[in-house]
Amino acid sequence: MRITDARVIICSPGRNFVTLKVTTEEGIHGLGDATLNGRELAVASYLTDHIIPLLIGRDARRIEDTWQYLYKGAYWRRGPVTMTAISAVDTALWDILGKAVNRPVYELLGGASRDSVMVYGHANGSNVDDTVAAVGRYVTAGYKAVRAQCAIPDMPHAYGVGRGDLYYEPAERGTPPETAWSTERYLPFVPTLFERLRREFGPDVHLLHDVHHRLTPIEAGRLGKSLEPYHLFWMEDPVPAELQEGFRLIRQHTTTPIAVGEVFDSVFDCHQLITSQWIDYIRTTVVHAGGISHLRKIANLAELYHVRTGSHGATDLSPVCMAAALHFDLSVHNFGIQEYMRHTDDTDLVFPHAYTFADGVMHPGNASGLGVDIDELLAAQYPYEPAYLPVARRQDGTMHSW
Ligand code: GCO
Ligand code: MG
Repeated sequence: MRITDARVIICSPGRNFVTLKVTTEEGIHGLGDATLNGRELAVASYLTDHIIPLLIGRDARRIEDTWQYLYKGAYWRRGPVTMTAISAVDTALWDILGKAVNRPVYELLGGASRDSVMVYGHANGSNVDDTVAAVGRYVTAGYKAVRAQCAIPDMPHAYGVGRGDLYYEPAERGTPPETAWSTERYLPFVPTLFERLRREFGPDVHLLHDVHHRLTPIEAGRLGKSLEPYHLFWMEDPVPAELQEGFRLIRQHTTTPIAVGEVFDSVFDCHQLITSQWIDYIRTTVVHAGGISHLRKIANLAELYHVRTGSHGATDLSPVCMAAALHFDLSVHNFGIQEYMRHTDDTDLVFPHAYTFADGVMHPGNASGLGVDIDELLAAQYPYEPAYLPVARRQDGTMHSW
C-alpha cells in the first residue's frame, strides 16, 4: 500500500481550513486536518515543502513508523507547526487503514468503550440575561453540557462572546483585533453568572467555563473556590500553562475541576500536570497534538492518574478533526467530554461527514475510515483569506494573554 500522492488543500468556507489528502497506489485516499488558526500557511508549507516529498513511496500501513520518522527525523522536535503537520499525516493514515480493511477507525482503536460521546456547546451573551437565554436554547436542544461565557459589565470584549449562537469564531479578517481585559472586574463577576445559571437550570445540567489563559495561579485558585457552590464540570485554561508547576498552587485552593491543553502539542506539555494529578481533564486534540496515535498515548498516561479527556473542538478545528476526535472519544476508556462547536452550512457541505448529533451526544458513524470527505470542487470556490485571532491588553495598555 504505497503512498503515490499527497496534497494540501486550503479553503475558506466561512473560515480557513488546511486539509492534507494522501492517496495510495490502490486509489484509497485519507484525510488529515492541518488547520492552525491564524498561522495556516506555515503548516501548509511545512507539509508541502518538507513532508510530502518524504511520504511518496512509503507504506501507508506503517503509521507508527511514519510518525516517528517525521518526529525524530526533523531533528527540530515539537512546536505547533511541526506537530500539526505530523498530526495531519497520522490522521490521514488511520483513515486510509480503516478504508483498506473496511472498518470504522474506532474499531481499529480497540472498539467502542461507550455507546456515544457526550458533547458540550458554547452559550454566550453580552449580559447575564442573554447568556441565560443562550444556555436555555442548548438545554432545549438536548445538550447535557453547556459552556457559559458572558461579557463583563463595561468590558464588552470579554473572551467567549462571539458572533452568532452556534458558531464561535474569534478569528477576524485583516490584522488582529485588539480587546481589553480587566481581571479585577472579571473575578467577582463570574460567580454571579453561575449563581444565576444554577438557579435557572437546576443541578443536573453540566456547566463549564473557559477562563482562556487570563489569570495567575492564585487568582485562579480564588475563582475556583468562589465557583465551588455551583459545581462546575470544569474550569478551563485558568492560567497560561507553560509553567506546569503553577497548577500546584491552583489545586491547593480549590476543588473545582480543572481542564487544560487545547494549545498543547505533545505529552511533554502535560506529563507533569497529569502525573501530579493537578488537572482533571486533558484537552489535547487530534489536529494539534500529534494525531490519533499520539493522543492515545496521552490518554493512556492520563488514565493511570484518573485524568479524563475533553478534546478541543471549536469551529476552527475542521470536520476532519471532528470525525477523528469522535473515533478517539468513542474508543478511549477515560473519555470525559468532547467540545462541539458546529460548523457553518458552507463548511459542512465542503466536508460531507458520517458523524451525527442527537440528544446531547454524538457518534462518528460506521462508515469505513473516518467517515469524512472533502468536496474539492466546492472547496475551490472558497479561497483562503488571511485572518488573525484577537490580542488582549489590560486597561493600562499592557499586553495580556488573549
Ligand atoms: C475553546 C477555545 C477556542 C479557541 C480557539 C482558538 O475552548 O473552544 O478556547 O474557542 O479560542 O480555538 O483558535
Ligand atoms: Mg478554550
